[in-house]
Amino acid sequence: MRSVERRRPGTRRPRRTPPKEEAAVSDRIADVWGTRTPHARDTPWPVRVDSHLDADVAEQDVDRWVQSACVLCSNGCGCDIAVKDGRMVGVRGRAADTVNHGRLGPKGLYGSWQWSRTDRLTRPLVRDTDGELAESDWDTAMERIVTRSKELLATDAGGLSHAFYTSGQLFLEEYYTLSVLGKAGLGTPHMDGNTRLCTATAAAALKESFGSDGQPGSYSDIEATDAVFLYGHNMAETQTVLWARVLDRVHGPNPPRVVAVDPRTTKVAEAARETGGVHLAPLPGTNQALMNGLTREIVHNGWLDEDYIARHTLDFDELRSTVEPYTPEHVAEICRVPAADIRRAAEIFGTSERVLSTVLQGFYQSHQATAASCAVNNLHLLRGLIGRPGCGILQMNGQPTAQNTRECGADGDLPGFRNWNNSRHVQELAELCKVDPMAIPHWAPPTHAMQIWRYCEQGSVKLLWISGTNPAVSLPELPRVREILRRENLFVIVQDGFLTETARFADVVLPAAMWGEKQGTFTNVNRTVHLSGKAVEPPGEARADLDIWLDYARRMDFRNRDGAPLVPWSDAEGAFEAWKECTRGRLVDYTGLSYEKLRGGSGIPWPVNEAAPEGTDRLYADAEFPTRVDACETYGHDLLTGGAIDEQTYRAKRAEGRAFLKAAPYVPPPETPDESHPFAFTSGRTVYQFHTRTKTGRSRALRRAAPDVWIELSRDDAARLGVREGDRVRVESPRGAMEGAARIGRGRDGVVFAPFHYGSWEAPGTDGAAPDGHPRAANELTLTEWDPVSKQPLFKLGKARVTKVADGTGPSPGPTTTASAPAEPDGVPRTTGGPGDETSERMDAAPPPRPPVPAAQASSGRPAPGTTPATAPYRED
Ligand SMILES: Nc1nc2c(c(=O)[nH]1)N[C@H]1C(S)=C(S)[C@@H](COP(=O)(O)OP(=O)(O)OC[C@H]3O[C@@H](n4cnc5c(=O)[nH]c(N)nc54)[C@H](O)[C@@H]3O)O[C@H]1N2
Ligand SMILES: Nc1nc2c(c(=O)[nH]1)N[C@H]1C(S)=C(S)[C@@H](COP(=O)(O)OP(=O)(O)OC[C@H]3O[C@@H](n4cnc5c(=O)[nH]c(N)nc54)[C@H](O)[C@@H]3O)O[C@H]1N2
Ligand code: SF4
Ligand SMILES: [Mo]
Repeated sequence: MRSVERRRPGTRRPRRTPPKEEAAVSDRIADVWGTRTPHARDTPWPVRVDSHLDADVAEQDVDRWVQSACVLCSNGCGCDIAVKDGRMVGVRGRAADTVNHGRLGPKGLYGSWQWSRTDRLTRPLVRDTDGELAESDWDTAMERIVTRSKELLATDAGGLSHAFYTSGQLFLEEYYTLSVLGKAGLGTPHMDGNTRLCTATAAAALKESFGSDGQPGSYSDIEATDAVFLYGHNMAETQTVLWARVLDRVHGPNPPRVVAVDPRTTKVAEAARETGGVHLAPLPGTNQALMNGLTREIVHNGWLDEDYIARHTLDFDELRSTVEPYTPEHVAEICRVPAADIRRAAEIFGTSERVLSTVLQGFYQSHQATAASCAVNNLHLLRGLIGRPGCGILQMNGQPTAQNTRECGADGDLPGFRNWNNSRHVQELAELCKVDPMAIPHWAPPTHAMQIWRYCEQGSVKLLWISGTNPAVSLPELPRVREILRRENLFVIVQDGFLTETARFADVVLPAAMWGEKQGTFTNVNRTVHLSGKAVEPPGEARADLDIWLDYARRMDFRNRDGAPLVPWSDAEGAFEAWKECTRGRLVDYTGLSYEKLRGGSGIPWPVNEAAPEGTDRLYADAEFPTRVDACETYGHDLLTGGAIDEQTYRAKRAEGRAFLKAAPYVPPPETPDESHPFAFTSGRTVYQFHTRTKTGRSRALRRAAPDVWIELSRDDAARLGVREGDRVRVESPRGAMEGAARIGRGRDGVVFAPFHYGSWEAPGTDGAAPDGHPRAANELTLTEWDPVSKQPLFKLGKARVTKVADGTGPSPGPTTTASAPAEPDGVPRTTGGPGDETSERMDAAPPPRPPVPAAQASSGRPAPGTTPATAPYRED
């Protein structure tokens, strides 16, 4: 094996670590990741407890602390909610939690409760005879829904007239209840989440490679790894606490190298440079070419674990021949990245003892999403880097509870990672619900969200129930979405805590209780389950989503085959107990968990059962994958066309617990820049805002930090267009336009980037415009196209033209602390917090939490066959 030069991250010096127990005060708007706590490989990640309280509340004034976890991203940081006088007044990270060891990021600190006392929905709203939304009461609103529902069920279309578009932000108990009433009660296959826009590709890639959804890796792999590859993942802004965990290795002895695959110069890309790794900045829409190039290099250089490939994988020859044409030079031409960088990245992957990979929207929301994400799985399989410390794959989630949407089948799957195409799996569900198997729709795959919206457009779906998502800002091609929501013959129900852009189109608006106002569980990226307590009463008459759906099931009088209520539980814990039964014997096994067990201490990663009573840190230590015909969640697809593989063909492959090396050639994206629209348009996030800002936009600190949209251009592109920092520019695609102040940024030429957070709730009735009237929602521009396997829309792709509208009056509002930093910092004020935004960081003497053992070791007590034992096993006590 060739060795690669290791360079200490030179340019940046770690900040002083305060002595234990000393609380430092910091501005976590300016200092996003907080104080470094550097440490060496195979040593525990130190504890640092972050907390923030309302300015007028001191820690000793807090009446009580209620255990929870943050719901502002998929990281799932354990926290306690501070309650005073019946109100939420602050949060504190949980030192004992395996996820965050006490830390919280800016959204958690400044955005988790601040919204709770603002303009919340407190009563149901019903559209009156004048067409206006008017305040109403629960009986009237629910009866309006139930009457319409019953009318539609009595037509020939039956349950097919109903569709549900839900969330990745509700609780497990809510999804499971919705899933049961939708599938076994109404018999509709039209149920999906905004998770389709988010992590459908994570699920698809895991299913295609390993047979089932379920995260193989663990966050604790960061402590043990030698190289971190981030594919289309701006972790520094989107899972800030996980990034702090990486930084603490990067600033310690024997740091891992970082490799970033992203067209923008994110903080991740900067870390790649500083650690002697590589920043690959492919043109949007070329990820699969790049992955084929990396794979070819790994194969050609013999960086392979041939024994692992032979024993635990299928289809190596097909993969090898598919990637053969992708020489570094050929790939360099397609992706416009230097061939030497491709070689170097492959060498780091091929020669590091342990590699951790993470994948997110730069891959999932782009062209050939599932193929490119499976290619990451392939690289790990080729080197046998899976199922042991430091060798994780994190096919990331984005939303805090997206994992549960998928597990519970509220997203276009069947509950418990069951295969809709396996009659025994359907039979199991029918038994659990005590209904006839034919009551559960399984004649075709469950309908994905993009198709649900198409059915609404065509008119076959006549009742659309939207919960916990704001599609009038977040779906692609907003002019089309608004037209659908306005349709006369579509009855729209919106269940939310706020009168969102979407709620304004509804026939009935149901006021929902949100985080801290209801009890339930949820599961983060690395399978860790947290219990979130009810800290305060919901405002006015707002109700938990669970209670709303239980009420609907009661009013509809859904019954099982014995004539008893179909949904027999009446509270969150009852739903959780029912869910446990649904998971018995599945990979996603919750049977060893209970609310009681989740109280105190740390969140616990599934599977939790008799074999692993304290949970499971990482999967597949025994290299036994759930690909057997009777276990798998899917029979798989052709990655290029999305064509489904049938049971016979799958059976003939005799996977028998081996993983699939799935291959696909690169094909060009459906839309590429041309003369009239010369730019590639892509969109994403800033650290300070969450999605459509219903929570973060109501936090003073976060609103100040990122108040309005900006449009990022490279320095050379801006010069060509005659655009200076802060000038107003217009970006147009064949579908629509947005305007904003230009940020002369550090991205690659030919690419224009805009955050997608900014809709129009501050300016009702303006269809995607800002209070001053300019259109500013990125999704005015995006296209209605999706990946053939995961059906995830291609938000990161499309062509656009950029024109200058007016001279600016000052710098753009793009934050200066992260990827949106200006190329020329002079004259642009730094993004900082204001008075009252101080946060406390306490270096705690408490020992760091200890992760559970991997599955195979939990059951057999020995390392998995065919894997190299770690030289220094990671211990946290
Ligand atoms: N602050 C904050 N954090 C969040 C969220 C939030 O709204 N705000 N949302 C949460 C959710 S639901 C999600 S899904 C995650 C998303 O987390 P990320 O995926 O990290 O976030 P994005 O900014 O959408 O996209 C990541 C990167 O993809 C890059 N990219 C664009 N096009 C391409 C391409 O063609 N190829 C490659 N390789 N990269 C490309 C962009 O430049 C961007 O930096 O964040 C979660 N965390
Ligand atoms: N152009 C572009 N578009 C994108 C993306 C992109 O990168 N670029 N990313 C996509 C991704 S990954 C995602 S995840 C989506 C996110 O898109 P959305 O899901 O539309 O965004 P949110 O603003 O998080 O909407 C969640 C809604 O749920 C409400 N809510 C919060 N908690 C509760 C609760 O407990 N109960 C109920 N009933 N409601 C609640 C909030 O008030 C909010 O209105 O956007 C997608 N759209
Ligand atoms: S990293 Fe995610 S889960 Fe943790 S505090 Fe930040 S937003 Fe919340
Ligand atoms: Mo997402």
